[in-house]
Amino acid sequence: MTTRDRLRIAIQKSGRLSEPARDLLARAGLSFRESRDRLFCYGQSLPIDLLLVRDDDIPGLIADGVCDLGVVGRNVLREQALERAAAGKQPAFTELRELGFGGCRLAIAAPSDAGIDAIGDLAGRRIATSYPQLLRAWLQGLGINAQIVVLSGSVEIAPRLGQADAICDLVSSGATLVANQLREIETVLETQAVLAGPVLAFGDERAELAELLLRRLQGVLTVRDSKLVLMQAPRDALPELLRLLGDADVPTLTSIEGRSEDVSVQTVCRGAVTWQRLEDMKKAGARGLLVVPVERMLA
Ligand code: PRT
Ligand code: ZN
Repeated sequence: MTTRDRLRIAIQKSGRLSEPARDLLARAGLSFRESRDRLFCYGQSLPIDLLLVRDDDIPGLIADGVCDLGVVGRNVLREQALERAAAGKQPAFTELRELGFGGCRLAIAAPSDAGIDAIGDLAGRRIATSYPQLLRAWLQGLGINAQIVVLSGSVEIAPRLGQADAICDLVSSGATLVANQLREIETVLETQAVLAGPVLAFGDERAELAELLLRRLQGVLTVRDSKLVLMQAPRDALPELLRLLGDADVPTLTSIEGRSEDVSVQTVCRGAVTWQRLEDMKKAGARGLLVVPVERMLA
């Protein structure tokens, strides 16, 4: 492994993951000076640089040591890991943590009139996909024998073109499937953007930088869904309120001057504080409910 004192992160140059990846890194306190060709961004606030590439190149760049870390869909990372294994190569990259964006699923879908209603109906059929390794592993795990048709794009039109009986493709809202008269049958892989890194630990300054980045990402991702919840409530309503706040920290209770039967409640809630939840809390006796976004958090 080469020695370096700067960390290099590969992210998608343009596509679904590029904006959210840059946004996340900015929130973690990283800033960059853009280069003219916009392929390399020099890290200003920390010795962490960016390389802007196609998402499919990211695992290979980590494997070759050109980049230290990468932001890439789990679907791409796992597909390429299986590809390496099939070629008899050692594992070279791994998923370090989920990043909470770019969520979708790799799923099997088929035309409604194809007679494919359950997994078992896939036996002996042709399935078009850009993820042959993931599909093969999934089919093998289920003991299903099917033919895999590898396509690099526009997988959703394969059944109409007579190239396949079913498809295995990424789905988020499902609108593309509907538009192509396809019915979703089963999920092969739940995926989202992940931070990928090498299997072997860094043996130089990069180890500390990677640790710092992971620590900051942890802070940013925890804070994103956290809300400070403030309210007043009768003491005897507390058990029900705490039940409704099951994902909150242990609350701080403060007595209210001149109203011994009531308390003021303060807590940090980790999950979504929906209107429904607030209405349930109000019904349980809470008053003056306030939900405040959390800017930063250091445990
Ligand atoms: O140029 P480059 O190779 O870098 O980009 P790319 O075209 O290969 O990738 P890109 O930007 O399309 O996707 C990057 C990653 O985003 C994927 O590898 C997934 O991890 C993730 N992602 C999240 C998705 C989707 N959601 C998604 N909806 N990738 C693709 N789609 C497709 C889906 O297959 C369908 O065709 O978007 C279309 C709309 O989906 P529906 O279900 O909402 O209709
Ligand atoms: Zn790609």
